[in-house]
Amino acid sequence: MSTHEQTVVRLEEYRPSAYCIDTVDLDVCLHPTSTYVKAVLSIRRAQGTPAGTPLTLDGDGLQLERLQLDGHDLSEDDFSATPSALSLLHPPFEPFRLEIETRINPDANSTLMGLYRSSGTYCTQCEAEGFRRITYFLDRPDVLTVYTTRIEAELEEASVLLGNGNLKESGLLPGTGRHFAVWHDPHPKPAYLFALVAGNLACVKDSFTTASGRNVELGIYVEPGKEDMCAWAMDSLKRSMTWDEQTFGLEYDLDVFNIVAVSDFNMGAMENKGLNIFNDKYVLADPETATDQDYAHVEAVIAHEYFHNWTGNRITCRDWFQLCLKEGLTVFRDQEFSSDMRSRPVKRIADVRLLKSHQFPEDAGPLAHPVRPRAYREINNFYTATVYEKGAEVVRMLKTLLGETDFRKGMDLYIRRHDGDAATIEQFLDCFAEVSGRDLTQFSLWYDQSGTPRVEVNLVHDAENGTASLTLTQSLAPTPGQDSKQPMLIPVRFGFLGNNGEDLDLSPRETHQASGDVLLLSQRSQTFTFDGVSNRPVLSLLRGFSAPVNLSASQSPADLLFQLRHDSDPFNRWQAAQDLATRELMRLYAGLRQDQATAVDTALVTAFGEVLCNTALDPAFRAQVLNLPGEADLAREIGKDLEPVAILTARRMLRSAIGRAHAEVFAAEAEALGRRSFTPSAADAGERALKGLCLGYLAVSDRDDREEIVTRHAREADNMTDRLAALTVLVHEQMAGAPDALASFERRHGGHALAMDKWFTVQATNPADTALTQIDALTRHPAFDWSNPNRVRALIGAFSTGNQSQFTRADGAGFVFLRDVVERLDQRNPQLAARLVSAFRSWQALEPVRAGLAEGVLTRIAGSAILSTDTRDIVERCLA
Ligand code: B3K
Ligand code: ZN
Repeated sequence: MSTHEQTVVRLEEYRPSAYCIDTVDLDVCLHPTSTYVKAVLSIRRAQGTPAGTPLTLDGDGLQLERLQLDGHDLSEDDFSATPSALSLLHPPFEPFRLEIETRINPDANSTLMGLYRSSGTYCTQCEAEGFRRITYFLDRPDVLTVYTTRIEAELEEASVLLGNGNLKESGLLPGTGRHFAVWHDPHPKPAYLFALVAGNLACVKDSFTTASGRNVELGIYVEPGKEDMCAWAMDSLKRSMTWDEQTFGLEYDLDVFNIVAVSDFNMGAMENKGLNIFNDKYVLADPETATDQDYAHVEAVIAHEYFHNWTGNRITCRDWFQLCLKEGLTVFRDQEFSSDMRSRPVKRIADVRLLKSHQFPEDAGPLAHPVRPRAYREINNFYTATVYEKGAEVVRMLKTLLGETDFRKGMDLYIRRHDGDAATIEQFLDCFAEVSGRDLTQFSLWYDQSGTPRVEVNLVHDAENGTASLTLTQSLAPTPGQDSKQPMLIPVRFGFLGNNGEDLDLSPRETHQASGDVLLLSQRSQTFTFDGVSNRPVLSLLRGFSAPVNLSASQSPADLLFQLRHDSDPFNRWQAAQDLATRELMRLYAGLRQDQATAVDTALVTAFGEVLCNTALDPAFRAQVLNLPGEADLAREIGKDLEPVAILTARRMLRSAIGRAHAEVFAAEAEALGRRSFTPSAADAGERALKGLCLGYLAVSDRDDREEIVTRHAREADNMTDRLAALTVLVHEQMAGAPDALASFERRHGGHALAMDKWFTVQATNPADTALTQIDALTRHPAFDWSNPNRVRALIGAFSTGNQSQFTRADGAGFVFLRDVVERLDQRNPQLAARLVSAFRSWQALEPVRAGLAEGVLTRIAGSAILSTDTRDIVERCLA
């Protein structure tokens, strides 16, 4: 065993806990550097545990101050305590009470796990294994406990004291300047859902009456002065509560629901019972500092955390391998919520864009893992696009297969049967199998096999016999740890378009191989025969992106153009435009790689013009169609020997051809769209999205006044969406007005950290050769802060994931820059460092020189003597 070898946790090694903790009474006396924690645990042997079985509680960096069992001190022979474990060597046969006193230092906690301070506010983050940094405990999701938390603090330092559940008592301690609050959460929960907050915070209050008439007090806590930025979050919360009642019959179950926004947070937000803690980025919003995308994210994340109250909290996970049980399902639920609040097709397109640009590359590289992994070294590295986004796709497929009614019945049964449980994927699937009478064994492979299946399509039309035979063939390439794969059950929603673009009513002869308009592809290769097809139809396959697969269809450009114009499925209209653009971009890319001049195809340019002018289409939808596949999308399609500069150039060539051909329309639309005063509605946001897109095309056209127009838009914008769109165009197209616009943005928003994050990101994603030098200088800007994850992600994360051509520079400087950052952050905040280093995940697809440089940098990081488990896990998997 090398010195670096880490413990691997395996699904097959799961055993139920030998002990239960029924209640815990926590007493937390807050102090910035010396917080005292007393935990009183009522413990009993689980059924079947032999008498005398030792009990080991988890700890992480803890120091034990005092220990008593049933009111008595323990002798040295009866226990052992280290920073990472507290063991009782001879626990009593009967239930007993364990009192544990520890002392912790919130100010020294830079990992943002456990108890820490963010801008003076005490807060916690316990998922996945942070509670063990507060006290010794059975820190595993299948140990469910009723918590009572007493919090005490200096009144001056923290006027607000919040815990899980309902407030029982609060007051001042006479003559001390200290005050306290006691919170009780009646719902048994795992330790990862524990939270407390204490600080000088302002509160925005509201209330909600549930369907059964229960009154719930709602509170959003923010830094004083930010109260005006909470209206959208509060509105989103109330709409989420109503939606969950109406859509799934799920009501809230406590008297209070509190949300706290903090500025130092490793991820988006956390669903602690009754006390959600949020990255302030997903709470605060006003037109001056937040974009339409920010508004949409706030709405989605508020909903996501709220929905966890049932899918995650009332029913939690048996072990961390089941993470997708709560995350995939809850992402599915928040996607559905946003679809109902906004345009369903536009939301679907946005979700698929995200899936393909984040999850597909993960599934195609060395970090690929199943939706339900079977082994991990660091669980925090498995909060991935695969678990979340592909996990949501799997739930969506389940709904597609079962239909609306049976899906809802399955959800109802799952909630009824498993309320209060720590459950598994098998138990979840069993509910759907039971209500629908279907065997979901093959379907369950979606949880176990990593990689993105490929589906080859072959359509043969026989005009003489009036038949169409559609052959679908699935394959799944080997992925880390999985050499041979089984065929999956793939729901393929389909349609056929007739000569005038109308939907033809066709079903396959093999009726058992379809369910309505969904073909059930379950074998490696299957042929579906359609009768009554006299004229050659145009096939519309995988409508709504009914399965997370790569489709290899050899449709002619003419058929794709036909689909773009006529498909009744909006998703496939968008997909047809993407396919056309992807093919064209790949052709341009190939020309660039071979030093051959290639002219841009005019048919595509014309088709884009048609979409632009088609006012029958929703502006948000037009914006999605006109938005070319991203650099990451192309990289994924090309797959190997990548030269990112050529990808960037190919995209610019096509954008410029479209911009030049329709310059007049782009200019006119940029003036006409989005002129109403700001509302965050989906309709208004759609207009602004199209306006921003028009400015982008205009900037690469040949109109003489293009710089002037974009500069004016940047100057006159009265909301962040428009201002940022214009600024991005100025900077990324290296226009003369860029420096002034950046300076003016900085003057305007210098005091607002979240707005300045956008300013960092615009510069970090600038494809110019000077970008890296600028980024390095920006790390010394007064608004930048290495200890704040939002700042680091806005500058460094945006560079390594959103500026492919500069990150992968052929001189290796981009990789070396990231290595230095990772080495600098690793000990301070391992989760953040590990996240950043995963930007290397597709290094093997690069051309040999760049791949060699990336490998060198990864090898050097792996060789560091001191490296966190988090970073080491990612680096070693990248290199494996
Ligand atoms: N459950 C949290 C994520 C916790 C991440 C721990 N490393 C947020 C969410 O998915 O809702
Ligand atoms: Zn979640």
